[in-house]
Amino acid sequence: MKSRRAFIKLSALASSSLLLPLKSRSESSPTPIKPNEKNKGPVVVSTWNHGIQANAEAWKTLKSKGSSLDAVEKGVRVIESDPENMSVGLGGRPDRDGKVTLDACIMDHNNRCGAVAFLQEIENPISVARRVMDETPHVMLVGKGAQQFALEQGFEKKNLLTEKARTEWKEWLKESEYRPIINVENHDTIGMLAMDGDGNISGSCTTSGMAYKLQGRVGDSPIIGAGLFVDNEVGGCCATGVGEAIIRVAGSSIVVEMMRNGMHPQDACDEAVRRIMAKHNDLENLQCGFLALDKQGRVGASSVYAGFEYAIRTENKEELVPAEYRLEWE
Ligand code: SD4
Repeated sequence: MKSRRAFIKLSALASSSLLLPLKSRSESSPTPIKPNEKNKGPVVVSTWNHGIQANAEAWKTLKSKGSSLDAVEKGVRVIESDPENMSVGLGGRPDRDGKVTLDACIMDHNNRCGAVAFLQEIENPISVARRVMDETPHVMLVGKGAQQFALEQGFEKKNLLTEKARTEWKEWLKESEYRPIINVENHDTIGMLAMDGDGNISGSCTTSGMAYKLQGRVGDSPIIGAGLFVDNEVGGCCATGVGEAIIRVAGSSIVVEMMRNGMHPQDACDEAVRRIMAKHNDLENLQCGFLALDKQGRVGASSVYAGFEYAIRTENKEELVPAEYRLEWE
């Protein structure tokens, strides 16, 4: 398999610290909007192929001159409410005790942000995160407190464990010795970044987290600066993959900071991936990816492992784009 072969080479290179130079982005950018081309209007990007559907929803808001904040909330809600999607909201894979626990955060162009973590039985954690931002003096609520707040705000309790997820979990229990797994295939978390017609950038990120995690485990997705970061002067970044590795490098915030210092979003994402790789010897299951959007509407995405892709929607484009690997290997 190509991805496997590529990985083995990547792994060998990383462990021997023989990191190859990155390709020049001006020659080989995967970015559908060319570097230095001014963005001509609203744009929305989001992680993985379900991003196409989420972007379509976000686009309705952007097209009707709505705010990027409303767009990123409405866009990812569609995926949260999709029972077929097994790593976000309803239908998400449970923790090892069979509980679906959700993490989400949202950030707008005024540096306002809200987050929830370890939230149970509420289908749309992104909207609870938005209420935390809009209605409280806090940034993050977790667990029972987050649920209580959601109920006070009029959200309804719902069983989020679908029959399909329950059956898979039962199978896992038989074979797992009750040990959480890290699996490169288990990545579908949605992160979204949008710039509206006024040039304002907002972002959102939502997940059911790592499948069969320990009860109470929280990943990067609800952590401002790790799973998501926006600075409207510069741009935004969201992350997907093994949250522990992303948190350790304050992933999304360093990407935005590198863009502030003049890097193209692609180079900034590459560098964040490089940092993660340099700090891990065992890369076997370490899928981590970053997606970034800057004020010019330039986009970059990079991942440790093959297969990461993002969806982009503009007035003229609706595409799924493969992200580049961190390294060249041939
Ligand atoms: C987490 N980052 O909980 C999430 C999982 C993920 O694609 O992104 N999967 O660690």
